[in-house]
Amino acid sequence: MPTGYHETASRFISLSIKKTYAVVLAGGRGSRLKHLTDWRAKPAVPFGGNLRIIDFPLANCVNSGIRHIGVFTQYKAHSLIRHIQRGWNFLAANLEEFIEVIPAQQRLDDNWYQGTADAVFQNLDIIYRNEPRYVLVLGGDHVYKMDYEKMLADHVARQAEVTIACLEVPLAEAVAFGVMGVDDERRVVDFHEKPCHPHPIPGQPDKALVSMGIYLFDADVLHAELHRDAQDADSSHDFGKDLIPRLVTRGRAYAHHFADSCVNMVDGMPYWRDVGTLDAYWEANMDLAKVTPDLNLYDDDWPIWSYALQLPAAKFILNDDGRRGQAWESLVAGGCIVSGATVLRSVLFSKVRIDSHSYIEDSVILPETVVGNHVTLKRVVVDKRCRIPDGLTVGVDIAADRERFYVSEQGITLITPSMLDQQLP
Ligand code: ADQ
Ligand code: ADP
Repeated sequence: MPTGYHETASRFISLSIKKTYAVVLAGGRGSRLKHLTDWRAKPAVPFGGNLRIIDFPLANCVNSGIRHIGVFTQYKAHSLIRHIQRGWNFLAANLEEFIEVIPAQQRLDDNWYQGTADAVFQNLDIIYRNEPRYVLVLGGDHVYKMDYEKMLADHVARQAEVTIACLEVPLAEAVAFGVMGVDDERRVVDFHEKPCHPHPIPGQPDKALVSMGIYLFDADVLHAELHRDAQDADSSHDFGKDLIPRLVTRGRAYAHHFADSCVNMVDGMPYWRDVGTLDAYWEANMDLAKVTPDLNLYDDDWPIWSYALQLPAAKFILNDDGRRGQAWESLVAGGCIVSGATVLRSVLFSKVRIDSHSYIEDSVILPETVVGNHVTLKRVVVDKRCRIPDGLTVGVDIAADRERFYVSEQGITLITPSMLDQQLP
């Protein structure tokens, strides 16, 4: 290897990351989150006390040095767009850095996006106006911390046409993913989108290698493939179903192991969560309230930015009758008031009020919810702006809860304003 090779290579990567355009696909509904996505897209779902899910892929981009970012929206995007406008406007426009929101606009014909590849195809001119050398395609609805620059270095070293980020999951869960087979060089040799009978990893019968839905393309290759796909009457115009399998057959698709670029390892395993079901959403939030959470939000080297109102600090009140307002092993965001009530192992988002004699355990309470007096909530997720009436008990008699609220298989109850017959403006 010639002297100075490494310096030249790393300089090339740092220049290339600047010539990378990130497409964040944020248009999906995420219907398994039930009523939490009745009125907002999954990437806009609040997470971890003062974040929204979309903040993770966006922060990963910015922390990785990618500053040309388009967020592609479709389903119920109002609060998602508002969040990005308010919270993600700090990039330096004078340095040509940007995060732009690309709403579905029927730009080429009268059709809304047919599939994820079509969402990108309909906006090719917007993306390529920036003359990218690489295009990184990401989902907007996963919680993880990843250095995409390492994936780019891997892509360049392999001279790949497309690099697919992958991880190992239990075989039984693989039906929900794109399942890949790779050779000794990590070249992808087969790819099946959500197969009924996924292939295990050779030598590991209980595990499968799956796509994370994160693709890094040579910009020219993506451009040509999207045009080819658009002409294909049999295509569903989807990355996982159509484009990726076709590129795999060309022989220059490579797998990149997430563990090699993850910045949040837990006991040697990379942290990645699809908080796509109510149970997974509850669990990932509960994790943050643990003494040592799996997901580290206190890492100054990889901050997760967001939009948050300037609010007064959380307040805990000792009532006149001597009852303490208290919270243990919990996250309590700004603007909260816990008055003569007890909160245990829970996450309170901003501006939550909890009144006297109430008891909250193992619960996730979204912003601006008001909990009355003598309320008991156990293993509950409460949607934004709920008014929980005095005396309500949820999480003790599951059969009774099922009549009024949504209760998951694991026994997590979801309460939304409409389930409380609350009129919204
Ligand atoms: P899924 O997540 O099931 O599988 P999909 O529903 O197409 O695939 O969603 C991918 C991303 O695109 C999500 O972030 C979603 O919000 C977004 N999206 C969906 N429709 C959109 C549209 N019309 N406009 C804009 N954005 C849209 C994918 C891959 C699998 C892989 C898993 C990993 O297809 O191969 O294993 O991700 O989770
Ligand atoms: P978020 O909770 O994600 O911050 P909002 O509270 O602003 O979002 O609601 C998301 C969007 O859905 C807004 O446009 C809001 O007006 C609309 N919305 C929310 N709930 C209802 C409802 N029950 N009926 C009609 N529109 C609703």
